Amino acid sequence: MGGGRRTVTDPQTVTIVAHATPAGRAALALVRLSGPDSAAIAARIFARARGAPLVDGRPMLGTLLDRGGAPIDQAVLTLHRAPHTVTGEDVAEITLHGSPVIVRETLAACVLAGARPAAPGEFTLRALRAGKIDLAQAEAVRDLVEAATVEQARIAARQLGGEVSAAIAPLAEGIFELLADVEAGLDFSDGEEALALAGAEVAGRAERLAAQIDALAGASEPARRVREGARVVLLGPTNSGKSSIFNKLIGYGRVIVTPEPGTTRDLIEEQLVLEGLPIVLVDAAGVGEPGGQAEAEGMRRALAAAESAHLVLEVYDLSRPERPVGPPGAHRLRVGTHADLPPAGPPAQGTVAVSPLTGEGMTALRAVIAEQLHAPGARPLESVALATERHLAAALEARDALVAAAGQARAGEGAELLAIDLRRAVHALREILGEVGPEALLERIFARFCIGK
Ligand SMILES: Nc1nc2c(ncn2[C@@H]2O[C@H](COP(=O)(O)OP(=O)(O)O)[C@@H](O)[C@H]2O)c(=O)[nH]1
Ligand SMILES: [Mg+2]
Repeated sequence: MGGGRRTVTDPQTVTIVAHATPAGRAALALVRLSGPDSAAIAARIFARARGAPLVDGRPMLGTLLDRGGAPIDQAVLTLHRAPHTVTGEDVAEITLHGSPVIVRETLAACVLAGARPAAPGEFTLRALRAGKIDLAQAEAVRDLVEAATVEQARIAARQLGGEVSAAIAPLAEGIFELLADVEAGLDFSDGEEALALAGAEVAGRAERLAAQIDALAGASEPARRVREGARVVLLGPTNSGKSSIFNKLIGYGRVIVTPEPGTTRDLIEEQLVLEGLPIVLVDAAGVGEPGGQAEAEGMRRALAAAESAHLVLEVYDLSRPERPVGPPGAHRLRVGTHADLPPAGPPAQGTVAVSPLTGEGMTALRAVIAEQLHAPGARPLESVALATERHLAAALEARDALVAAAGQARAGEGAELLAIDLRRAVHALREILGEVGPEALLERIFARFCIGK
């Protein structure tokens, strides 16, 4: 990593400080310093009883001093020495009483003593730079902090434990070996390309690696669903009660409900948690005869959303004669509304009858949705390696590059072309771990951290 990678970071000289606990009043707060001057700065703002010296690695009780050197709190200071710390640098942790005034004063005193306020995620970024964690683990820190359900926290914890690199590293290694074998065939002296290996063997190895990536992507699907949330789309004729179900499931009148057809046109998304599973619920325009351009576009979007959904709720009105046509599908659930009114005929096979108006059947509907979505996730979380969209996208790029390389090899192309594709594949996988990649990527990821992490 070059010197000019990120302007806010200069691990050799700058000591950063931040508040690691939330703003506001609490029993305790934590202020953390990282960098070469951590101990010196801490010594300036922290006095031990009877002038006892500061010792490393042991919590010490003492007096916290403000900018003018006057006591403002009784606090605990712990000094950790590089390199065996979270950031790989000297770290000082000050546990003080959780008063916003004292915290602010302590931060100011640290800055006056030579520290710089940390940028968002800068502690984690320093840990990454020091090789303490890889990028997937850094992201896991953020996910752990942001987890909204226990299941999401479990996935982040596994990612933090290094499961991503454990799964990705051998694949990257396999591609690298193939690349080395291919490049061994490059004759640099006269620029002539010849493959040391048979094209079919190279293609076979590339295809096996591509298949392994696909398998990993499949095995990570349950984790991805828990992390990103399952998409559930309400689909059905206009006025069937889709928006009424939507509002009832999320618990408040988010979308407009009227007796007029064509009220909903845009896709409307809200998040909810059903039995620990985060869900993105999508309300959409009614499908049928469009009344105008906006409705026609709404229908197109509704069908596209249903296409990519984990579960489609096929909504229809039990009090009207129309019934859903076609067989019920694996990712489709029929929901009959207006259960409070006399039915116009027998329900379609597999229907859950509800009335969002009276609330009838809504508890059963929640249970059936959760059951349907949990079914694929019911297999235990096999892998969390490609649980995030970023990891998945990079892995699929590697897969595509391998498939391309295999195609080239079978077509009898020379080593030079194959090497380009194989290098692209290695690069994509190493990007997941942050070993390579543009600075912009790191900045984008770390911009989403909170200060103090
Ligand atoms: N009686 C009764 N009316 C309902 C029920 N569900 C929806 N409605 C009414 O049917 C009309 C259309 O509902 P809406 O949710 O906007 O349907 P959408 O066009 O599919 O989104 C509104 O006037 C709702 O109040 C139900 O279960 N029973
Ligand atoms: Mg609607």
